[in-house]
Amino acid sequence: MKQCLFAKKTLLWALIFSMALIILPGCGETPPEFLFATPPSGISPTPSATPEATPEATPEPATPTPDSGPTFVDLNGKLRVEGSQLVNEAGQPIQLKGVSSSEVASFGYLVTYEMLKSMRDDWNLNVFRIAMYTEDATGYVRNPGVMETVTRIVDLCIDLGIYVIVDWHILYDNTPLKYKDHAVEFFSEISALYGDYPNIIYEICNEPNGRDTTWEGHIKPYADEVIPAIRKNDPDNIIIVGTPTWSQDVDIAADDPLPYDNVMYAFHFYAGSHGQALRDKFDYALSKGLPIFVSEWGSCLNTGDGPTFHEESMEWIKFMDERMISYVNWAFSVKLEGASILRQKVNANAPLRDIDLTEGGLFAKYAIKSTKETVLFADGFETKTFNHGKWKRTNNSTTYETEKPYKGDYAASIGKDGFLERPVTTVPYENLKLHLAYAIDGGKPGDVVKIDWFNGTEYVPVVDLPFADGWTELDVELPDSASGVREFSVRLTAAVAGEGTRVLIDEIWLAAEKR
Ligand code: DCB
Repeated sequence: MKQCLFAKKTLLWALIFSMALIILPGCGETPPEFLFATPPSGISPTPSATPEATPEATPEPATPTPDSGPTFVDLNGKLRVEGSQLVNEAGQPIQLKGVSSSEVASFGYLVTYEMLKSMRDDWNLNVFRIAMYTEDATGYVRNPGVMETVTRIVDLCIDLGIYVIVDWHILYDNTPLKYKDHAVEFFSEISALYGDYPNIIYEICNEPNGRDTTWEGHIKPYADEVIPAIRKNDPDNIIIVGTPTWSQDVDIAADDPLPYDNVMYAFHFYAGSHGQALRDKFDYALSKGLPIFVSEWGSCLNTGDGPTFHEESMEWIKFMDERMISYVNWAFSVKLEGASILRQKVNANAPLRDIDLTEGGLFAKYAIKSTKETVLFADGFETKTFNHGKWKRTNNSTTYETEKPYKGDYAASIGKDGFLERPVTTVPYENLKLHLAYAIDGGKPGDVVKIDWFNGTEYVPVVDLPFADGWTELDVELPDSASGVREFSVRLTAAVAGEGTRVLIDEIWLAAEKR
């Protein structure tokens, strides 16, 4: 059985590779120039082939060697639904946690072996969702070549031993019936390719929406065609079905569920827009025994933009963790919007660091990782935009250092009496610890970097960092009173004598514990 799967996978790789050689230049995965990420010319970035994967007739891409030890999918095998709970092959309740791509034809280039491995090993991510748009210019209906990107990412997930959701991302098409025939074609192909792998999860209609789109009149009839098409090739892997009103009306599905095994129902929320009323709907559906999968959630607004809503998101995460609900964060993207996990400048072929992540990206990482420890913001100033990092600063005197950064290409540079200040709520957090690297360039003894924090009314001093002309990296603990403060901010001020003296700051982050 395993042998057979392996042969199939190898063949597929050879096929994808030879096609990719022809298609790559125009496949829509080329990143904007300002990004470090390179297009997936090698497809599989780690060229360490397993012995079996290198037969004589080469130019086959190397299959990345997984680190020793069984992967998450090795350990859990085929998933199924029991009652309302997702369980593993042994029948134990299981919770999948991960992230979703953004529109995959445009942002799929970010989804590399290195990125997925980094999230698997450092974040404990065990599922990745591929959001393949349907009606969009880059979507499957007009751009069926997007299939290349989808299969490339599915193969990476299989190699890394994580689960993968293939999402038919309807949105402005409102009703899934509009492109039902395309969907049947697409899912027949995907299930024929991957139906034998335990990794694959099908999500057949992201977010049905619009007043005229109903469960009974549109989604059920659609599911009644797409699910049997998948089941022809794949008798038992999980299928997620979207629910009305952007996958919020799980109550309606609970009153009238589908008659198939191993089907789950999508529930989506955005913490800045959705709260208790939706949690009540959720609990109603669970009380009816409906299996629910949160295949999309955001810590921002339902527009995909806006700030990170820490308190509201924390409440949702607790709610889902208590109920062993699986969840997938929106979105693994560099787009300049609140939902994006990644900063605009990221090297997609190096391990992910916290300074590569936005505030929302950090929230998502530490929710998935399920540690008490978390990071509220982190910055290496590599995007060279203080606004992107939500910094407040003295406009004229706080700039960038390009000559002597501590790490990377840039550091922040604060002139005499200037400041750099970062607001972030500390309401659901405690044990705050500020990490930073600093140097006082062209200064002299007596010059200091003042650190203080805002309690909603006034600034409270913490410490004066002494003169140091070389880089010094350190942690500064903030007092307990800095925890639980809605209007909190932390501020660094250059208290230096010389007009030409610069305080340099790099690799700064605020670590905390979840309350
Ligand atoms: C969903 C969609 C997803 C959308 C996010 C945030 O839409 F599944 O595609 O993503 O939630 O709105 C945003 C992205 C953009 C993307 C764009 C499509 O962040 O980068 O390319 O939309 O134009 C929802 C979810 C909920 C609601 C509305 C939408 N709601 N919506 O509750 O009203 O209109 O897209």
